[in-house]
Amino acid sequence: MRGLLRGAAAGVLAAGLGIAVAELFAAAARPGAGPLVAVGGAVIDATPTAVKEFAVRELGTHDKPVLLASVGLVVALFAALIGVLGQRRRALVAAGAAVLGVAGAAAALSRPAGTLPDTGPSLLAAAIAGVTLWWLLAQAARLSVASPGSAPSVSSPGSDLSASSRRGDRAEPAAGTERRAFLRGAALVAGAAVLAEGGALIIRRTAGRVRTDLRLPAPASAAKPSDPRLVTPAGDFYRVDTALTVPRIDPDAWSLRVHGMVGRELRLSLDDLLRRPLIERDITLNCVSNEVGGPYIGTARWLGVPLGPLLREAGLLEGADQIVARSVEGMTIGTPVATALDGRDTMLAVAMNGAPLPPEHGFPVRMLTPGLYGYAGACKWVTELELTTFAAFDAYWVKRGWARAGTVRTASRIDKPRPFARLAPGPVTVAGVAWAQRRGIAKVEVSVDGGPWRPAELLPVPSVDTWVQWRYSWRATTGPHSLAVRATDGDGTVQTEERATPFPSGATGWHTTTVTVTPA
Ligand SMILES: Nc1nc2c(c(=O)[nH]1)N[C@H]1C(S)=C(S)[C@@H](COP(=O)(O)O)O[C@H]1N2
Ligand SMILES: [Mo]
Repeated sequence: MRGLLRGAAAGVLAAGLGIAVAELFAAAARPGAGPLVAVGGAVIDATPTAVKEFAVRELGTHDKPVLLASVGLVVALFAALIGVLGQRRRALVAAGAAVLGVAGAAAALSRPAGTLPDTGPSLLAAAIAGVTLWWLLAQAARLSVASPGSAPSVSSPGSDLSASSRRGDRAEPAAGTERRAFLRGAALVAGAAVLAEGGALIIRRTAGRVRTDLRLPAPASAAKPSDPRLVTPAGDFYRVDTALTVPRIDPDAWSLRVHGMVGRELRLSLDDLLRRPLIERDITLNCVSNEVGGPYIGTARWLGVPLGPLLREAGLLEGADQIVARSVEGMTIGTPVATALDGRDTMLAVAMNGAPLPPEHGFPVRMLTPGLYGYAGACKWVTELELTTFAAFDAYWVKRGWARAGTVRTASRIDKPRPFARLAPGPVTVAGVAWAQRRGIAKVEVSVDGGPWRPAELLPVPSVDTWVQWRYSWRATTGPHSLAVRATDGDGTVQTEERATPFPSGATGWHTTTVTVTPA
């Protein structure tokens, strides 16, 4: 039993050290290529859409920590098993380490932006884990030779020094000493792992801190004045992406390449981009994975370079109908060329609510396409725009079955009162948001307990590209009640009651909330 525990602990500690050192190297040299992150990323890429939907729905933004922890747990279990079996057959240590190394390297290579050097951290982790486990098991082996069935151990201070040089004659019991030697080795490994992981954390933190300052020029075309309550603070803005570690990009090293079906390839530095006339607009962005009533939507005041003039400068070739935006970590997002030329404010955004983009939201530059879900028009950490055709290339999400078009559906949500709220009878303000970017919202209606639809009051908006805040004054009567909302967009289309799942082209259906009204 003791032996089992010792083997398992040795396995876990050795793997921990290997991974921690690899994370340290990755943080310094190849961010995003750490073994856990590489495997986690590959898992994300390979996860069936239904499971991904489930994870986003049930775990929200915790999906990433949960995934990383799961990968860590699987590795730990495997390492523990190798530690236990390795006590009997030392060759298994090498085999186990090789399996982990190859799995990590393969995962790193399979990532959209994976290159050969990305396999380095995983191979390093495997080598360190293997050697460390070998060493720890050697320590433990001396222990098991000394202890079984032997008389109560009488360790003397002197035997400490001589123990290692007396491997031949193990007759006299020295289990206490050996146990201490094993524990010392284990503590050494654990300490080194903690140091390495701490170092990796510090590097990641500082790398993120120094690089997000940018001097923002004034817009050539300012946003229309709007109610500050229209905008979601950047800290509250939803985040959805496949990046297990947020890319940290040096703005001085960043560049954008515009190529493919263009007359003249362009390469722009961030300064080049910031020297162009900038537009500032309030635009609502939402995720196709959002459930009816869900939280993955926000509105921000964006500052950016309009994409249309840039594409015209590059000289679009006849037939190009898709812009494939590529990010530093290899995401591809396909956006119709038409959305850059039809007069809407499709842009390369550099700022959100008056500050440079937060790293989580795409620093230094992201795409933004009013009227399209994020997966179809809002590539973060963008570094390349390839002009091509929809026939020639399927972007990341389209390969996974999501709709090519990505046009946002007309929708609405009740934010107040909260679900299952207990209210006092009398006047109650029911409030929420409705959105149909590009088409705008013409009308929002509320129905109580399936009764007639009554118009809600709409707050003013700067354009058709933001959500509309609405409110409705309800005279609440005692009892349980169900509140429902539906919107009518600027084309006159009434939001459908028919329920559709987010996959493949966005959820539909009315949002309802149940409340209880009780006399005070
Ligand atoms: N590089 C990159 N850009 C991306 C994604 C991604 O996974 N990687 N996800 C897209 C999706 S699905 C959405 S909904 C929006 C979310 O943007 P936000 O996180 O700033 O709210 O980013 C889009 N841009
Ligand atoms: Mo999304």
